[in-house]
Amino acid sequence: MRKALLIVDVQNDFCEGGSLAVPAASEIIPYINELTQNNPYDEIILTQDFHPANHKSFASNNDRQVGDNIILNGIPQYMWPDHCVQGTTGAEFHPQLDRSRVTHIVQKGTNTEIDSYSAFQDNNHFMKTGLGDYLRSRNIELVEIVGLALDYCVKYTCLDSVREGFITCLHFNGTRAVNVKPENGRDTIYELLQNQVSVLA
Ligand code: VGL
Ligand code: ZN
Repeated sequence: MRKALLIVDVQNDFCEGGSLAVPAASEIIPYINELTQNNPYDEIILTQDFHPANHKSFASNNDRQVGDNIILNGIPQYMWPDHCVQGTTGAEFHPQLDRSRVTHIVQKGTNTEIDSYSAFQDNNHFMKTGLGDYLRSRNIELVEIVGLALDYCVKYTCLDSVREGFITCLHFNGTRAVNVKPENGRDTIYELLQNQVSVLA
């Protein structure tokens, strides 16, 4: 069976010291490096949250506070701090991530008007990123997922991977949640299990 490893948003802004830091994020990097170094994946794919500076998911671009919710083009949008702005260090991949075996990179969140948590499509289900077609063109059947953040981009990427027809597994030790309270991402794990995502521990 041909398999891909999908490494979601392991970027400086989501790691310790970044503008949208996920607690203990960098702990997953040695785990991910070990996976890529010791498994014969047919594809190793990085996703990169890659926003223009005027992106509408930023509180600063809507005269809002971080943590507010607004309606953006008809759907709810959480107000984030500025993060992963194109051309900044925060948008770059974490320097400790071993990228030597990476075969493909998917950028998302590039349209100012709409956020994109999933690596497959935007939150309005309006535009596909092309990742599903890319994986099918490489005859990938199984997708293993790691990265940040479990409760946002990893979750929606896992759910869409199932919808796109791939056997989908999440590595529990290769992800961390941005909201560690109240349940440290456990509700997300249950939701994934209910939706045909296997969780490897
Ligand atoms: C993410 C919030 C905003 C993520 C991206 O990668 O989980 N979260 N943009
Ligand atoms: Zn973002």
